[in-house]
Amino acid sequence: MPAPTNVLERLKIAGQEHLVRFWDELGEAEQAALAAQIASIDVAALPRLVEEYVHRKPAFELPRDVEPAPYYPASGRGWDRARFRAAGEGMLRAGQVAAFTVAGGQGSRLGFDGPKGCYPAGAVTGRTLFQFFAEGLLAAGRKYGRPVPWYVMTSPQNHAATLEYFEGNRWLGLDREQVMFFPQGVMPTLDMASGRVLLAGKGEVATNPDGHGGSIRALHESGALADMQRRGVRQISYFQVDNPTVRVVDPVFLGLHAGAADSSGEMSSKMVPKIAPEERVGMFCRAGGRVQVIEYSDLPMELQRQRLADGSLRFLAGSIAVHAMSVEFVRRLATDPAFSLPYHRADKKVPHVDPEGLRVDPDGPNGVKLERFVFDALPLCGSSIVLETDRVEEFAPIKNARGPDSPESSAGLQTRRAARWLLAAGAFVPMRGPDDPDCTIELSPLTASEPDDLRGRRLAPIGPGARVVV
Ligand code: UD2
Repeated sequence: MPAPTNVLERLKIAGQEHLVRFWDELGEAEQAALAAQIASIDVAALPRLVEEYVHRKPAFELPRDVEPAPYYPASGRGWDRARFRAAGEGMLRAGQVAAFTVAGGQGSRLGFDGPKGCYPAGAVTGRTLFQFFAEGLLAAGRKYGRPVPWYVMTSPQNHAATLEYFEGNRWLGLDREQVMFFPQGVMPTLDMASGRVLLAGKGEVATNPDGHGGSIRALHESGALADMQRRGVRQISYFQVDNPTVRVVDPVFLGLHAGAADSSGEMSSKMVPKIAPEERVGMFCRAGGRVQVIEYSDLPMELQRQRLADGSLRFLAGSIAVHAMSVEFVRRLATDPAFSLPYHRADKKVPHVDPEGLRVDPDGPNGVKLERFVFDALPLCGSSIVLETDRVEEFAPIKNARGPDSPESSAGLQTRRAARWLLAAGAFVPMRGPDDPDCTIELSPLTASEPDDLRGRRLAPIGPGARVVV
């Protein structure tokens, strides 16, 4: 039996009829699964995407008037931190804030087999990334007297495993009703040479998660936004799954985002000063009066090297991928039929089945993955603000198996942060030099989510070289 005519016709128009090449060899259930997978793909959009992103690589056009985005300095100079903090705390007490983690990525660089949130990130006990976030939310719930609802975006590849982890670990101490999961969308993975969709198996289309930018539509389509509205949530605290020291809900940032005169309260961001021009992070820039993130690969190196009179980098503001977004902003975008974020192309090694039905495990990149980035929504805001923060305080990501942004560098940053907080609270911490503790410390967010939480606590002295959990 050939493939059903309606499926075949749709594929033919888009030049993708090879997807049913092995139809006759599939069992009934496999045929049904393949037909369903094909039905979920916007096949009609493929010819344009292939032309634009596979046959041609879209060139990035640097806006002529590009300049660094202004930001609120971490020092608090020129703005009233206490006032915005009080406003953010009010939002948390009123139950108007939800946390949102994008956890759909494939985490291939780390080489960890499983949802990245289950990675043992704690410097001493290997507390998982999800556990850090759950404890941060529990602590916020206790402090502000209202549980903070938590939405976790998974991907079809890791959804079941993520749920299993939470179920197996009693929802990490949270109330079951407090945590919601939904899978993001996927895109078909394309063959770099021909633009044809790759087959992962004879009855399976190769797909990749559609990028964290897919979260805008997924929040709406999954019912998460409606759920937020039912709960009275107005603002979303957005963060990535890879950073154990993230402030899951930061009252200062939320208050500033919702209340600053130059913020439309739609989407705001946190930044850390780049360490060096070569550091590979997106940078907050402004063009045409709008804030946007420009990837390090797109901003010319001579601009990234420019320095101000005081020696600091002119394009200083590196994105740590922490945002605040209003429910209303996400709803407006997601329900606008004309809304679309641009795609970004990544060339990857993609195992697949060739036209003869043989498995191919390529040595070099052969596939094109198309992804959307959430920060491309920034220019769609009325006005968007950026808040500076300190790297040691809030950014210890785990992305690579070793080197920068690795478990080791993260453990070092976790320790430095804990040492600063403990020293400020009067505890004894052995130091090799300033900001250089001679020990390893894992700090539970339940003990402290910010330095003040340690005030007045009895803190045991730490011995040189010790590994401790506080
Ligand atoms: C991101 C930023 C980079 C910098 C850095 C800070 C991009 C393209 N770059 O780099 O500028 O801010 O973070 O840490 O974002 N994810 C999904 N679904 C997807 C793809 C990703 O949920 O389809 C999640 C993923 O689980 C992770 C986050 O998005 O939590 C970041 O993904 P990444 O590893 O692609 O981005 P990265 O770390 O290279």
